[in-house]
Amino acid sequence: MRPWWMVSLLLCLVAPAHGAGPSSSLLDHPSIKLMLDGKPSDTFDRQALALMPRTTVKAASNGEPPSTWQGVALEDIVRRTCVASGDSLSGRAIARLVRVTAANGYQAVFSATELDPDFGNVQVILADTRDGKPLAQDGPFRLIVPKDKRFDRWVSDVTTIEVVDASTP
Ligand SMILES: Nc1nc2c(c(=O)[nH]1)N[C@H]1C(S)=C(S)[C@@H](COP(=O)(O)O)O[C@H]1N2
Ligand SMILES: [Mo]
Repeated sequence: MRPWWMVSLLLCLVAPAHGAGPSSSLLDHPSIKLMLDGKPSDTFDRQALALMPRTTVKAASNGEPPSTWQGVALEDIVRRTCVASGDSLSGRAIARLVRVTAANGYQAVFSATELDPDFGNVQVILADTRDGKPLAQDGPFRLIVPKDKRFDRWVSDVTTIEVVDASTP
């Protein structure tokens, strides 16, 4: 039998590395939590994203040569959660925000109308591959916002997507 200290050493070695967020651990299963008006409504893992309509875009991250990013339109994920198919956003739904949070707490927001094809139609992709491979330290899931002039909303290591009603009475 192995001495207890060898067992604890082994456990330390398989435990998540320092600084790695929960989504980057070797032991767990990376997934994105979807929240609607403060309540959990769905989760998406790599497999779920693979089954959705896929989009490919060539875009350069901050000071890098262009990469080919593939993933799912953020709009598709949001729509699946809270918009009946075929419907246009109207009424209070046009006061919604989409808040995207990373493992390190970094956050960015989009307006629901900015993403909607009947309004701003801005392309935002939740990417899970870069040049045909899973993302590296910026993954497993990252937002790509090709038309933004700056890269602040290219949120790395996305863990949560929230649809928030930002209307006031
Ligand atoms: N999770 C997370 N994502 C982030 C940031 C961050 O601090 N944390 N910084 C943003 C900013 S300000 C920039 S410029 C780009 C940098 O992208 P790069 O790592 O590909 O250069 O990532 C964006 N995504
Ligand atoms: Mo930045």
